[in-house]
Amino acid sequence: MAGRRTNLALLALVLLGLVTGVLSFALGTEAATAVVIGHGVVGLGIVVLAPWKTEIVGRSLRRGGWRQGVSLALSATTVAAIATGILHSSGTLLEIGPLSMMQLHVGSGFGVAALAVVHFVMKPTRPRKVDFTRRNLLRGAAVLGLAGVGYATVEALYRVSGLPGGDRRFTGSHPVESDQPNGFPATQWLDDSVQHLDPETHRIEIVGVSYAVADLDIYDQVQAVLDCTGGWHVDRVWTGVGLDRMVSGIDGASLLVSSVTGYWRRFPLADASDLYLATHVDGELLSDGHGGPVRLVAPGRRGFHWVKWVDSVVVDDTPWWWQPPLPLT
Ligand code: HEM
Ligand code: HEM
Ligand SMILES: Nc1nc2c(c(=O)[nH]1)N[C@H]1C(S)=C(S)[C@@H](COP(=O)(O)O)O[C@H]1N2
Ligand SMILES: [Mo]
Repeated sequence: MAGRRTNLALLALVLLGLVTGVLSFALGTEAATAVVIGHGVVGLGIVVLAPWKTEIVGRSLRRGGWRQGVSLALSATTVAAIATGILHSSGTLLEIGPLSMMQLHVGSGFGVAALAVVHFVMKPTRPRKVDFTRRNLLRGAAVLGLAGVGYATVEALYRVSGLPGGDRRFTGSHPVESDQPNGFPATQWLDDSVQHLDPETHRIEIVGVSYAVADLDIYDQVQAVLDCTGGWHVDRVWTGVGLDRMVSGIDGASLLVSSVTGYWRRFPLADASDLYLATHVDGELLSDGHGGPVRLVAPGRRGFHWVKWVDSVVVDDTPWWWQPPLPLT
């Protein structure tokens, strides 16, 4: 039955959209490229199925009933997720009032997944063995192929039309234009607030030893991109001290980097050579908003790992992955 097929394909696409969306959001290395493209293709795959789904909806709506409220909310949320996704990626509209387009997109994306589960439970369509025929698999491949062509067309349009979307990084983030070293958004994850710490008196405890900020001005330098899940990135030279100097000879599994606010992230100890405690950005002292007097710089990791206002670094035997995948504060 054609309706079954369409509904099952939608189920697969919504679940894939959720998984690839969360991964696009969290990954920072170039390995993310395929996931981010895959996410766009999955989103457009839902658009490709719309004509068939519209037919099912038309038949069903004639029957009426209050339960259809959930289905209509799901439809509206799906349209919102696709629209906010495209508005964000094209860069045509990046804010609505106090909310960024990416925040609206993540919100509507989770909404789609939650409502689709309720909708599925109310109208169960269980996959059966007979659904996995060669013919149906080819149909699935055709839907994804069409969505892929759609994705390539959209990307080409961004480029030729000169839309900001043409300059996106492989994570989907837009570049921030500014010649001021500290001239980029100061961003808190959930509920932290900007701290003002006195650089003369602030102390940082690193594996049991207390340091002054000046002790960290070793002038180790690294050029790295700060790429916020909010959908922007900035390329800067960060100066301070490489963490490997501070923890050499210490045994353990992971490094716990904490802020005076209680915000923290863990990293494999083996990655210490690619983590820095920075005091300067492009030769200027870090401003309060950017974590001054000292923040973590974690090249290849998304912004939420770049702990600001650092006051302690601990090495212990806890595995680095023993932490919420995304911070909770
Ligand atoms: C983006 C995803 C989806 C949207 C926007 C959507 C929307 C709708 C709407 C508006 C209706 C008509 C109103 C109603 O009967 O309540 C409907 C009906 C239905 N949907 Fe979905 N749906 C989606 C995904 C799914 C999935 C994943 C399944 C199951 C695997 C499914 C199964 C059904 C069934 C069985 C009906 C009733 C068909 C009938 O009564 O003939 N839908 N859907
Ligand atoms: C099932 C629900 C979702 C749908 C239908 C959807 C759809 C889309 C679409 C159509 C785009 C634009 C793609 C492009 O033009 O390149 C997009 C981009 C994006 N979405 Fe989603 N999305 C969903 C859920 C999520 C979730 C839950 C997250 C994160 C937690 C997320 C993160 C992103 C990111 C980071 C981008 C930017 C990628 C880029 O610019 O290429 N999405 N999404
Ligand atoms: N202490 C603390 N550090 C933090 C955050 C926070 O909320 N609290 N936000 C993180 C996030 S989500 C990002 S993107 C970067 C933003 O750095 P910026 O404010 O210098 O742009 O800091 C990270 N470090
Ligand atoms: Mo961020």
